[in-house]
Amino acid sequence: MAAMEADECEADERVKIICLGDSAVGKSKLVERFLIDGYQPQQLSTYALTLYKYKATVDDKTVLVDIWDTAGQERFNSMHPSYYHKAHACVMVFDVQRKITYKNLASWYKELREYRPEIPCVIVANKIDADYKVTQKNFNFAKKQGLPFYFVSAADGTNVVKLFRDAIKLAVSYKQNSKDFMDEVMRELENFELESKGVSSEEDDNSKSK
Ligand SMILES: Nc1nc2c(ncn2[C@@H]2O[C@H](COP(=O)(O)OP(=O)(O)O)[C@@H](O)[C@H]2O)c(=O)[nH]1
Ligand SMILES: [Mg+2]
Repeated sequence: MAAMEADECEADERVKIICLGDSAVGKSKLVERFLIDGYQPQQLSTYALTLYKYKATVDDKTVLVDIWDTAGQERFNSMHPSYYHKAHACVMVFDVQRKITYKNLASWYKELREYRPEIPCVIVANKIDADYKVTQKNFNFAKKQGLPFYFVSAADGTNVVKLFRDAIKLAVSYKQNSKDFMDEVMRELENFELESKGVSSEEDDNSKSK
């Protein structure tokens, strides 16, 4: 995967991924961490959002990924319908240090489903670097909804690359009308949990800088 140039027409596929979650949970930090090697945020202030473009390779195909990040509107606990429009996957984030941001997942999820009843959504527990013991805790929202769940840290990079790679693949497989990859991710994460109760960051060692 590489940073994107101005060759959009060469892409085989194009997907839109949206970030959701309360203010200050680390949404922007996560996207920036993922795109650390060359992202070009485009501030679209009229729409209160930041758009990041990224070129990924999925199954030998070039995929243009538009990552949409909120820019303040999430403070009102709701996003404009255009934010959801034609999204192919959602990265929903909470802060393990602030319980209220976990509780609010329910209302974010409800709003997401009003606009996009079917798209893949992953649940992200951010800021585990603040206290790694939180990875022993149960956050059952994802399990209850049947969604993939990731313990991550935008600060030290743990699981960030894995999370976005999975989200991109989920978006592509959704766009191509396939549920296969969702099953694969769920199976893989189940085993992942069994094998290593706790945090594993082997997938994204290369993104660690601290
Ligand atoms: N300790 C810690 N702080 C983080 C992490 N991610 C974000 N932050 C901090 O949380 C605050 C909000 O981050 P930001 O990305 O702006 O949140 P957003 O409002 O959801 O986009 C900032 O001060 C970040 O430095 C993390 O993984 N660990
Ligand atoms: Mg932000």
